[in-house]
Amino acid sequence: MRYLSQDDPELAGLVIDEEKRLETTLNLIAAENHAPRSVNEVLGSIFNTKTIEGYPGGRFHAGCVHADQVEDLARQRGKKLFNAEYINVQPHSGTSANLAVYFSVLETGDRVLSMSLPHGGHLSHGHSASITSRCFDFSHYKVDSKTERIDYDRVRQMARQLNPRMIVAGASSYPRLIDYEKMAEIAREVSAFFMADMAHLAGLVAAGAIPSPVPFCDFVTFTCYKTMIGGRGGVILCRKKYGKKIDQAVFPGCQGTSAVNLLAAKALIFKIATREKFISIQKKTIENARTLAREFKEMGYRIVTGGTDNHQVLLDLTAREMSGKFAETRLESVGIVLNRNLVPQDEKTPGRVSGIRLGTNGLSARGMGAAEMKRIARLMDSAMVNSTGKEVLAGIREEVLDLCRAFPIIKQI
Ligand code: DSN
Repeated sequence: MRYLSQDDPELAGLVIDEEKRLETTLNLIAAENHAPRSVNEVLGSIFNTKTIEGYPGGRFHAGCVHADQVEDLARQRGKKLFNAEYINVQPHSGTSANLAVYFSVLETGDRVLSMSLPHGGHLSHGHSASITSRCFDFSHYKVDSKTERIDYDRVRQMARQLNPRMIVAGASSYPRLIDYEKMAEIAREVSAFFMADMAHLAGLVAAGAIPSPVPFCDFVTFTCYKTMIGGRGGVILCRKKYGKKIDQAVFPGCQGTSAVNLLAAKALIFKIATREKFISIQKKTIENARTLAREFKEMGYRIVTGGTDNHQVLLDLTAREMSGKFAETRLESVGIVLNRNLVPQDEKTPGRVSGIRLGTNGLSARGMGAAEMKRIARLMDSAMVNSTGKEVLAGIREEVLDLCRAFPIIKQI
């Protein structure tokens, strides 16, 4: 910060403010985490300055001796961690990774079957607002209206009717496990490629806390900053026979130069992910999500799917006559940070966002456990429902600060 403070004190101030914000709030954003200090260090390292195109041993610029070693480290470690046949670590983001997979084996206009966004899917799975929907012909499966879980019979039926070239499994807000084996079977039946987007789940999978999609998929994509805990950008795992196509689709197909600092952070987090501490955080993340879900259930909240098997809890606030936006804003005012989220029923009332998505990954990386989850659930309830009075909200904010002080962000896992 010494140089930044000299060059741009205003920006340096914002960095300090952001550190303070994180230290003094409880982060339940399922798509974030508290990166280890070493990861932030390598992200801000001299590798930021290197321009690379191509792959180790076949670059288009000189001076890649160390960049090549970094990328090779990331590739070796990532492949081993996820037991994958092939890996590409260059995608700038999860969406870039998904785009590269689509363009590696599909022709524009090809049919793809993926999960609907209000039912848990992701923008890059062919949502109308995403460029993916303009390049390929996406159809979407939904969750069952009663169980709110994927209806695999319906997916099979749609696959038989539509004959897609690719089937995508994976979600950004789906608190249950996905049966990758069954999805792969459906894809095989209709001769479709099968891709899983495990962006939210990668850390849980790396730790063996939930089953891996890798053995069942042609392609698996993920990002490193959610349950994976640290580093930016996307990764593609695939069967060896698609490796060349994937490499070409990433560079030069979808991207130019890759960011070596991001590659280095990926190499690092893949090493950290083999440590006992990382593994225990991932297990704790799931336990904590279950505790949080149970606590809210006891207080009469409706939990989408009735519970959770991963790091997410999705609360449907419809019966509480409260919008997701209201809850998000109210909770942020007391230092509890999360995001409003569509729930499956919202599809029937366009524009409505009735839920909030709670992720326990950040709190678990901070060292919190069951007692804290129970306390946080009660604090959230008080803030959302019972208390509009300023004094009560100020009391909740104090309790949040107590928790934050008791669990400082440990950046060195
Ligand atoms: N996909 C977005 C989310 O789940 O919030 C960002 O990573």
